[in-house]
Formats: sequence, C-alpha cells, structure tokens
Amino acid sequence: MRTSCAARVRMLGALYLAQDLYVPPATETAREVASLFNITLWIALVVFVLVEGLLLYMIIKFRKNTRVPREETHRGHTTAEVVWTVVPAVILLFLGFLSAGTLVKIDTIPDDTDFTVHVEASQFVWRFIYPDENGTAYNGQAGWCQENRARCSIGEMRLQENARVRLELVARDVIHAFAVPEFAIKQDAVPGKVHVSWFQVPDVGSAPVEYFIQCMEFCGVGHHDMRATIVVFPAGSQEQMWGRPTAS
Ligand SMILES: [Cu+2]
Repeated sequence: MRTSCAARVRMLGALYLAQDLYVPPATETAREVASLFNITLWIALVVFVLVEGLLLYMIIKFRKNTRVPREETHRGHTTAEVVWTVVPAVILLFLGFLSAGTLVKIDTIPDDTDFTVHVEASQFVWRFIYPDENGTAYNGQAGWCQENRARCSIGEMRLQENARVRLELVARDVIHAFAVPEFAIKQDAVPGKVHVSWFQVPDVGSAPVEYFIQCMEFCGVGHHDMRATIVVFPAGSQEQMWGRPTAS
C-alpha cells in the first residue's frame, strides 16, 4: 500500500510533536516524578477505557427505538454506587500515598546544599547571581554584579556537575515561573517575595550539557521568549565555566 504525501507529512508531524512532548528526566527527583506520572497515566488509561467502553455499550444498547425489557432497566443501584465511590477513593488514596514522599522531597530544601544561586526574573529575561569567591551568597547589595562580574550571568545558569543547588527566586515586575522540565522543577517568582527551591545537578561526561529553562507563567507579550539555559560543566572546569562571555 502506498502512503500518500499528506499522510506521510501528518505522520512525521505527529512523531515530531510526540518527541517534543517527551522530556527525558535528568535528575533523580525528575525520574521519580516521571514514574509517578507513568503510574497515574496507566491507571487513568484503564479507567478511561472502562468508562468510555461502558458509555458506548449503553449508547448502543439503549438507543432510540430499541425495545429493552423493563426488568433490564434500573432506577438506583446501591452496590454500583458504593463501588464507583469506593474504587476511585481507593485509587486517589493510593496515588496520594505514593506521591507524598516525592512531594515532600521536592518541597524540603536540604540543609547540605552546596551554594545558593539568586534568580531574578523580569520581562523577559532570567538573571543569575552566584556566591562570591569566598562562597558568600548574594545579599541584595547594590553593585554586586559590577564588583563580581564573573559571578553573574544573563540567560545562562552555569553550574558544575553534581552540585546541590539552592535557588532564591525573585521577580522584578510581574509574576514569572522558573521551570526546568528535565529536572521536573517549577517555582513561581513573585514580586515582593523570595521563593526557594533546590535541585541536584546531574553528572555530565567530558563536555558541558545544556538544559532548558522556560518561564511558565504568562507574564506579557514576550513570555514565549522568556527562555534560558542551565549549562552543566564537568568537574574541574572552573576556567572554562567563567571564561565564557555572558549571553544576553
Ligand atoms: Cu515570565
């Protein structure tokens, strides 16, 4: 059978979209989130097939002009009502129980993070301010970036592999949301507040690896373009890390 050109284009489009939607998890936490997502998806799929299958069966069996014997119809059915209340409740409790550990892990900032990166969101850029050479975190001091030029970057967060990073997120104008799909983290940056988050940087081979940051709060006309990257450098490449020109 020959496949038409339009069908091939549609197939390629579907494959491209599917590939684009799938974000391979890069951290331990992201892998836990992905497995929770997969478990939820499979349960939802079974429920969907069951419910839609029953619906289709009912639509066909009790369609107009079908003479159904009176004894086959029901008005109220206690057992069925108990089953369709208890089963979803058990499923939800099971999923809640399963997710609780990961949720607490994501929301609890570990005491042993290696350093803090201050993340400033503004329409429509991400700015990253790192600790100074003594490891002192940015304290809001004016002129920090001018005095510590190498310790600030725009549009690119530079990190060494394997570091446990604490994030302090602030917004300068409107609400933004800092999201790294491959790390499964997403945290709002709200004007007037400091939100904290954390992640463990994955290991990379011998060359730097880039991960994608996207603002996930509709923050204005340039929202779609409010992207940045996390560049992870192999251990021991401090010079390469800070020798790069700052992206703008
Ligand atoms: Cu934004």
